[in-house]
Amino acid sequence: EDGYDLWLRYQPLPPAQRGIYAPSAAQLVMPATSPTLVAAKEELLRGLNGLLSQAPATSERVSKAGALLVGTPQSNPQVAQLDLGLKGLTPQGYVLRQRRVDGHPTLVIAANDDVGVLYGVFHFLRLLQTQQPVDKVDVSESSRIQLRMLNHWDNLDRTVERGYSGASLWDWHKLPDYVDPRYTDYARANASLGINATVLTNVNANAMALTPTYLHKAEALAKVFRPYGIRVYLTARFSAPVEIGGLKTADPLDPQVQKWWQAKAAEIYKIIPDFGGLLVKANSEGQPGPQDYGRTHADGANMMADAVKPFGGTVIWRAFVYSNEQPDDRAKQAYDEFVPLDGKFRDNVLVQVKNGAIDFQPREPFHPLFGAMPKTPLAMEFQITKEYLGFATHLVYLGTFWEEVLREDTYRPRKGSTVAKIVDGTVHNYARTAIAGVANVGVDRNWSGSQFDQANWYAFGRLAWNPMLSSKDIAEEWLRMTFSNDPKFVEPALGMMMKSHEAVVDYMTPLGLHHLMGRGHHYGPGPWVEGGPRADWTSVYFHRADANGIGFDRTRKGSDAVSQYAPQVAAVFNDVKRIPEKFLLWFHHLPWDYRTKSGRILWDELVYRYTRGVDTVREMGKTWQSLAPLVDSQRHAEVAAFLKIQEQEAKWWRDASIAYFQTFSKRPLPSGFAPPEHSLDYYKSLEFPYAPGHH
Ligand code: BDP
Repeated sequence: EDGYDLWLRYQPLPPAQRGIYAPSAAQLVMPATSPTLVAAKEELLRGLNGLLSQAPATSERVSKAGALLVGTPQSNPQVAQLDLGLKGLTPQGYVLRQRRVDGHPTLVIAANDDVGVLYGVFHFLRLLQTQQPVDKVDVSESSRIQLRMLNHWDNLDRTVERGYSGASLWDWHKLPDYVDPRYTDYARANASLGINATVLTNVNANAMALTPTYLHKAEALAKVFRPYGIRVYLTARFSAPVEIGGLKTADPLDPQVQKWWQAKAAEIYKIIPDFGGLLVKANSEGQPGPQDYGRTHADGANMMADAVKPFGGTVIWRAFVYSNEQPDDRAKQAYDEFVPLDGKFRDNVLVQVKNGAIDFQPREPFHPLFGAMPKTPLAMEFQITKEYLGFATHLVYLGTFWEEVLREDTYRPRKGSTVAKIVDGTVHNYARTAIAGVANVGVDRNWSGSQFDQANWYAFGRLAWNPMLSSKDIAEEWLRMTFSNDPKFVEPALGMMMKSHEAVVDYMTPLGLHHLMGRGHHYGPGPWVEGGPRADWTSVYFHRADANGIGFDRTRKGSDAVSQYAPQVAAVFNDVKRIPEKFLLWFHHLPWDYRTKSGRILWDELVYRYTRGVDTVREMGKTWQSLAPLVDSQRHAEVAAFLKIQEQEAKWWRDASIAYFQTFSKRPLPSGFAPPEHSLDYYKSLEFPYAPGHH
């Protein structure tokens, strides 16, 4: 096994378990009246053939005990006759119910729409894969988040920005004439999680993606994805009217520019009638945008929104903006630019906000925009690809981190307004809701660059469907489907996953430190990075270490970034006594001998945490070794090798960071802690011109 089958392996269940399920899958009543229902039926049969080593006999009507009755009230007359509680479902929601149909005990999988049926089928297969009982099943599932999307940072030359799993899946050169069967497996994997949208191209956009040649390539992908309920989006380069339209300006208030985008939208929708819309990165990291013409983000977004509106299209405008001109604190810029625009966006615009205010750091406090724009639907943007978390080789389960962010309380407008409830529209009654994950898939056989990185794709999808799910339950589900149901495997492996995020935070950026990685490629430690074109692209800007101490003062006495949060939150972050230690140096500059909660002084606590991170990884390696008899050898060997790399790199992070910060703290390591293996100069001299993911 090389990991290609993801969590959809459908390996035969143990005979005893098959014996339990077989009577519940004795007959299949599932008219497949649409491409989506055909896909659902194929999946169901594929799953049952694999898991139970037999497929049910298909029938027109339920005629014996243990039937599976599947469909919508439109597709399946016997579904229409039952009272299944379909009314309360949101679009693409579904139910799984046990009912008597013509006197026969029957398991019903039903929805109002075909995609819901497909999702219900995947849910049913998941129950079998994880060996849950189905005889009393009574499930009603609706997602509160309408748009659950992957953002691919894929370039037209098939390089992937911050991609660590090989080239882009999209073989633009051969499209549209050659349609790789792998696109279907990609769609199946996403549909199994409820992901219903995919942005094919990089946010650092190439206008060429909007030319007819490329639109026809995207059309071919859209055709594959459509039955699986996945809509295609593209990124739009703001200056496209100049670059591919021959105009002199891209000013959003210029009527010619407006006309150009309107015509472009009409052209796109002629080729891809169910095209989702445009994702835009503007006036950020050198990308063109409305501010180049003295206009606002709202002017830019609205101009594009008007263009796609007649076709039902959406514009997703990113709030990841910062510039060198921001005088005191990069963390503050997005809030300052976007909050004044609340209420000024068209109703088909969403503003997409990264989970934190800096940039997908190993850990960040939630972005202060969440809760601060009641009139503008805010979409969450998580990064699945591990740009700042060890690339593909480090085993880091991100579910726990995302859960942490989603459950933070914004206190806007009142207690209990968690980030999840902002994003899912509960708090502000958003008419549109969305969540995006920056994809980690490429052409590697295992899709995600490592076996365990598949778990992050999986966890993103599950949380996108329901942000209230527990990351632990998700991890367990994934392990059972991907590896084994054997508790002797599941328990230790789950333990590894659950502590893995804390470990990477420890060995890279403990106690709220952030942005300390190598310049440009972001591989390995670079706390010494300074100089260059922009202060906010250096490490020293963020850690501010000096003889007195370390940390970025964002309190009221410092940059005052704390005041962008609700007063209740700001009061906690501002107060060194009340702030959770995990955010300590994010908000406070503290002396090296500051007393932390453990009783250790700050310097000792840093050394302690760096070391603890390395130790945890070493333990994970040992645990994994002990699981060898329970995992197929190919995947076991890959994970084992990667854990070795992770251990070496964790130690590298620890040693380089300690060597560097010691030049400021001027203190010895606490007793019992090994000194860095090499000199600081050695670590500084390392160069990685070909590190992956950076172009
Ligand atoms: C940063 C990445 C950069 C992206 C940028 C973004 O380093 O490659 O283009 O985010 O999200 O984290 O736009």
